[in-house]
Amino acid sequence: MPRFTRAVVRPPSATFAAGLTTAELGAPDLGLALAQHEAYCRALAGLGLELVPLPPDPAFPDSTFVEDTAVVTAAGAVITRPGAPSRRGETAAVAEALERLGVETREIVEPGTVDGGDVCQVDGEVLIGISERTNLAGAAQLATHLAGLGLVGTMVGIRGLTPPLLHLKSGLSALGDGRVAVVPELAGHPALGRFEAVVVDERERSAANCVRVNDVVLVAAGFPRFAARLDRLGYSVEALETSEFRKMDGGLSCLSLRLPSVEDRARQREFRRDIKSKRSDA
Ligand code: CIR
Repeated sequence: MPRFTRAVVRPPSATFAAGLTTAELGAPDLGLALAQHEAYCRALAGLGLELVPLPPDPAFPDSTFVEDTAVVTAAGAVITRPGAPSRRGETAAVAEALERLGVETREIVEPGTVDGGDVCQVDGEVLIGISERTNLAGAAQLATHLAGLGLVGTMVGIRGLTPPLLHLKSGLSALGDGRVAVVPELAGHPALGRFEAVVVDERERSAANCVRVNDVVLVAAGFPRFAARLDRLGYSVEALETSEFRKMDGGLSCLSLRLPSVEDRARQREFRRDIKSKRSDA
């Protein structure tokens, strides 16, 4: 796993409750959402990440879910074109912030759509979910950008699952060490064959959206079976409340864009240079 040293975050704005949702869990409480967001930021800071906060933007109720606006790798970032038209304007501020941080960016263009929540980087491979938000054209563009960055993208179809998954990462997370956490219906997916699957209990489906940050796995609070399982596997686990974000179909991973360390970025640049020179020798 890369070491993360910075994270772009964006607190929910006054219009948070007007965002997209299918969850039927009731309206979120903004005060509580802000407190949960603060606790999330404190957890990232406690793991050594410098926070890069963007100002809340009431014009975009879903803009706290920054993960959907970009795919950040050690070699550079791809600014997405979110599948939901109401979210397309969220990317400009994130692209600007990444460029200010010295991250090289490229972008997904029409007719492609990609939500960052559909993109899972796991042990050197990038899994790209084809969902109701990420279409084939977007996934193909992303795979081409990734190839230019020296990375391999693999498509994972998740349309039409029962119960449905909004994003690939709603049901799958990279744990590192060759392992992924998955909801039961993704357990036998052919694209995941090379990973050891830690299958979450049917009663704890939302636990599959967790985030490995450096030496710790951040998990949503309230899923004791999953937390105990990770503990038995030897992971350090930190549980965070996410109730208000779940009401808006969000989870832990979508609340930040995590940036790999300068060393990871240098390693990846060197790897890319190597690939290029091998290609030109061939
Ligand atoms: C949406 O429907 O786009 C937002 N309400 C939730 C996005 C959650 N993002 C994620 O899981 N990566």
